[in-house]
Amino acid sequence: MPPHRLADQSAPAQVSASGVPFEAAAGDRDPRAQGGDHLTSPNGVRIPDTDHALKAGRRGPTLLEDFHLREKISHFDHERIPERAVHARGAGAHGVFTANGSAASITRAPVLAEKGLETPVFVRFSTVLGSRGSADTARDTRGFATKFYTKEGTWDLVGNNMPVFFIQEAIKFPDLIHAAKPSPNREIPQAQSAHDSFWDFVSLHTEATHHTLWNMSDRGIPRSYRMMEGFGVHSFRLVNQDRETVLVQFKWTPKLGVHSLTWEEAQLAMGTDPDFHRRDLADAIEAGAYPEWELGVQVFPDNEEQTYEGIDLLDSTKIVPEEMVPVQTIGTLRLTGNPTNYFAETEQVAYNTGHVVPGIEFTNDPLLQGRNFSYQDTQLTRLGGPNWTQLPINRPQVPVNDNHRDGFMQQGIPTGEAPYSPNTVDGESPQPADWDEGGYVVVPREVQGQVVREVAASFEDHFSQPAMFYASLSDVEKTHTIEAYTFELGKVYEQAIKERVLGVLANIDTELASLVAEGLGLPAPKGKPAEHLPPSPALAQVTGESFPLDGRLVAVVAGPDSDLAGIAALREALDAEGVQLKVLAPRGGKLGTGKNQQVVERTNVTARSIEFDAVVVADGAPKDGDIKATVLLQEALRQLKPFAAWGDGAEVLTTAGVSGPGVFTGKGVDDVVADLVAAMGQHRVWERADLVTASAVPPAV
Ligand code: HDE
Repeated sequence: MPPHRLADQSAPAQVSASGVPFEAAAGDRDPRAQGGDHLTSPNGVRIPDTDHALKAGRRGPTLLEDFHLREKISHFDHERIPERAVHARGAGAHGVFTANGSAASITRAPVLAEKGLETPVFVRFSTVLGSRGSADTARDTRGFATKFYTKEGTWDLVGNNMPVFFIQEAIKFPDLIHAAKPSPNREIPQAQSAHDSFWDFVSLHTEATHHTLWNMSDRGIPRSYRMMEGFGVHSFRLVNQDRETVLVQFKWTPKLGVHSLTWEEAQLAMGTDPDFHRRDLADAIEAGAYPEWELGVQVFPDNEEQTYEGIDLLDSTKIVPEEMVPVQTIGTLRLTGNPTNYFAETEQVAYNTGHVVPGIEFTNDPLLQGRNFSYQDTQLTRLGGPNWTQLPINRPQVPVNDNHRDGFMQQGIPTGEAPYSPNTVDGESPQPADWDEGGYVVVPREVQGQVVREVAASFEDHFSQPAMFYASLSDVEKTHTIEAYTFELGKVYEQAIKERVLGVLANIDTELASLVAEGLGLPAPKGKPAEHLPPSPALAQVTGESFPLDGRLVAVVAGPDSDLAGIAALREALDAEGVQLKVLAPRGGKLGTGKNQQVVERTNVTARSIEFDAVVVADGAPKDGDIKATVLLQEALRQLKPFAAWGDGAEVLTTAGVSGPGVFTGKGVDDVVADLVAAMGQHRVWERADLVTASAVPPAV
């Protein structure tokens, strides 16, 4: 008898050699998705102990043989990939885009044209300048990038929350970003434009004036990703079934309106909740307050000059006012799902402006042309090779047969022997597709001219559009813009840079230039504002219009003796408006006894004003003048938030010095709810704005 007798091979095996039942080991799960009931190694072997290394004796040396130890630490060592060179900090969400059919006459792309067609999307919002761990609320442009998984392939619309860009030519992008990123010696400041090199750049490149002005306006500090517009920035060419073309500019309009933080809120949030926007988006989606935007287009004839009424459609520092060419709605975006895994989805998602589908073509905008190179190129480093479209979040939801082979992290197992086209070896597959088969057939267009490093003469007009933008802002937005310039330039060391910026501002508006100069303690600059088109009301965001309140938060200041029935009634009333209520008390735990209990959702220690859109003081709230509660109330007052109080809650407001417009008091909850809701619909109590204007800003002239 041999010492190791083999099992009888004639009986069917029920278990693998390791004792693992085959069906459990194989399953129908994708092993890359990290399923299964047991801890395993990357090669799928079950691991008995992940807390102790294999050692020669309890107190002995660790053995190199411990493959689990080596793999666990080695994988961890390589967990990070390079962050995006720009737009490193972001938040993403899944959703659906539904076309309303009105674009059918201008494009053959079903994603935009086919009425009722639902296309899955993944949207990533971002700041531009900060590192991956930087604060959400820095003054900056916001990215608004949408990946449409269409039936014709993936289309990426990679836009921003502002309709213009700093530069006109892609070749200047590295210079712009080098100037705006932290300084190369000290690597400060993080995520800020308030430093010398940024202002040096934008004052030397006056084409940046328009975008810089948008950044200094309230658009630079959005209240929420859910409350931002989005813009494709460039003109795109749409092509219909008859091969007719138009030029369009894309715009996302949020259902909740366009709203911003106050500068104080933005600064507070950088310390107390750097994840402010990320949390807001995820919380809203989790609560079922699905953010929505309408996608609209401004449509222009595709004429030889590529201009509209003298406005150059190839110059990304210009807009066409909506009063001249209205935005026509062609569909709706609804974000309905949070990512399951931040890294796999939000970090690994990779957009490429060069990814378009039949019916959507490019224009000669030199910025867009350069981007079409940059996005593919950057993924090669960031995602480690040319197969980044195979990552789950980037995968097209249509068959891919591109004859591309091999490369780092090839995840497919391509079949066949002839990865070239045409071929006869693999049955002539794959075949090119013509127009009728949905091929991306470019509509022929004339190109002529000399080879030069020059731009059109119209690109030289750098001031008429910023002057129009400033003239279009509401008074309170103008004040904020003056404050923002005064703050940012106040952080600049070089006097010459400040003076140069003031010289630029003189081309926009005399009051703006002289008030900023006054705030800086410098003489008012000389100069004459540029002539401009009439103000465009669509560019102002404080207009008196009321917006839905979905996903807004209200703090209820309460204590052990508070009127819990009143709080319950308030919760019910606000819930009907999509508003969530958070009860705040000096200590954690519960208020009340028996059935009638209320969980304390925030304490005076964990709460801060920035989290809430309004503050209500309940009847029976503590009257001890707790300093933390008082700070919250006074901050909310400066942040122009509505207040309400019922019963003796009004005393708490009075003690904290809260009074004036937007403060509603009454005997019971019913007496204050309607006023509170109406005031929240305006986003802030703008009537109070003058009372809290920063002292750095001299009174308006
Ligand atoms: Fe980008 N931009 N960009 N950009 N951009 C990137 O691509 C670039 C520009 C925008 O959430 C990078 O994947 C050049 C305009 C967004 O993943 C990079 C130029 C607009 C995002 C790049 C521009 C944008 C990026 C870095 C000048 C608004 C984040 C990582 C021609 C219309 C997308 C990456 C996301 C990201 C290059 C100008 C928007 C380096 C060369 C104009 C929203 O490829």
